[in-house]
Amino acid sequence: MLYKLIYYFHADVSWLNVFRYITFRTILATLCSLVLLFVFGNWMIQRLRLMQVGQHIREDGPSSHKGKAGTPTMGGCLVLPVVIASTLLWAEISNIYVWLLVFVIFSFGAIGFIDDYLKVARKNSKGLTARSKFGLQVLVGVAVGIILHYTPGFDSRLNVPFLKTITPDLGWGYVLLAAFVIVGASNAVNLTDGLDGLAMGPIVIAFTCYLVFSYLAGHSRIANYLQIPYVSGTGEIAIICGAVLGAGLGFLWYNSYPAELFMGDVGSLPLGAALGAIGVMTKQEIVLIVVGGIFVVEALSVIIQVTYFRATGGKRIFKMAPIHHHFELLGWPESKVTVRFWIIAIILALLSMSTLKLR
Ligand code: 57M
Repeated sequence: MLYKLIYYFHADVSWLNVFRYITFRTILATLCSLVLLFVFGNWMIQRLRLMQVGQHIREDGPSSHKGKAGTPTMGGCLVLPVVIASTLLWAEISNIYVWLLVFVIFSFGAIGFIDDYLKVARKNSKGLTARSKFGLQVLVGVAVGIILHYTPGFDSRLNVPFLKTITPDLGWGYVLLAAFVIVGASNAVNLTDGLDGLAMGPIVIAFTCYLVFSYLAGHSRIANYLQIPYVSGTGEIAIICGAVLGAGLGFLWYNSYPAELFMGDVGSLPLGAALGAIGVMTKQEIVLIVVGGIFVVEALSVIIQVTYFRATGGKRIFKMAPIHHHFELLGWPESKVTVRFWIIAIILALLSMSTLKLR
């Protein structure tokens, strides 16, 4: 919005032409988010403390987590408005992908908010039931898939990294794939969010990767040169990725060990869902398995542990799932687990970038 207003005067003031460029507006969105997060960060933490929006800690968790009781949670209530504000200020607001992503962030944020609110406001409440949470997520995921199916210029072919000639057309099956990726990413990020900085670090890294992917996918000449799918209009997604990058770095300032603020489901569910949706929109959904490898491994550790636990009547493969708890119980200090997971996330991001050239 602001960009449109400024750009309006470019005929009189020639240097305002620079606002036309996605790269420039991405940098502005990143800085804007970062500044907003710092301006409102401490205020938010004080408000949450005053309102007694503190984290309840499960009895069966690692004992080191007992000291975290009462840490202000629902930090997503700050991150999401900052991301949406920066996006609407600097992105092209007539772009369908921008609005779809705002819709994903808003609706998954609402699901997370209700879940957190019930847990905080009602003593002993476990929030939304798993079934209703999952049902709502699938509903939004399918809706996004259907809208994409009818979006001009968006096709239902699957892009397989390294195999440029294999592009199976999934037809309506693409709607199911989109829903699966969005809901899966949302829950995987949520499961990862169990140590200080553990989820936001890889979120920042993954969104930086997709900042590059979306810029390239939306640029016909570069996309053709790299032989990646060209999806007209997806360049504007880079601005949203920049907004998440800035807000994410600002949030990490407060969420790094020892955390002064947790993001809550209101933060983890929408950021994960947005990552999945961006993977689908840029036609880089398979690469998401590598970019978001940390989230995939965390989710797999839960699936394996729960399946084995049920099949054997109570035996475990990991000391505790999700897998970050396993390493904690092996005696690794919390911040060591977090930083090592960040290192792995950076390596995976670099690997995923290599798929751009190796096709
Ligand atoms: C939510 N939430 C954190 C915070 C954060 C099926 C089952 C495996 C599900 C899983 C689960 O519920 N996971 C999703 C994980 C919680 O953090 C809050 O939740 C938000 C994210 N949704 O923003 O508001 C706790 O995580 C810690 N934390 C930090 N720093 C942060 O920056 O230290 C979070 C953010 C916080 C804080 O302690 O209270 C969570 O872990 O609950 N369940 C589990 O993860 C549980 N696993 C389990 O039961 N495993 C079993 C198998 C058989 C299912 C097993 O392996 O034996 C564990 N969770 C906890 N304790 N807390 C087990 C023990």
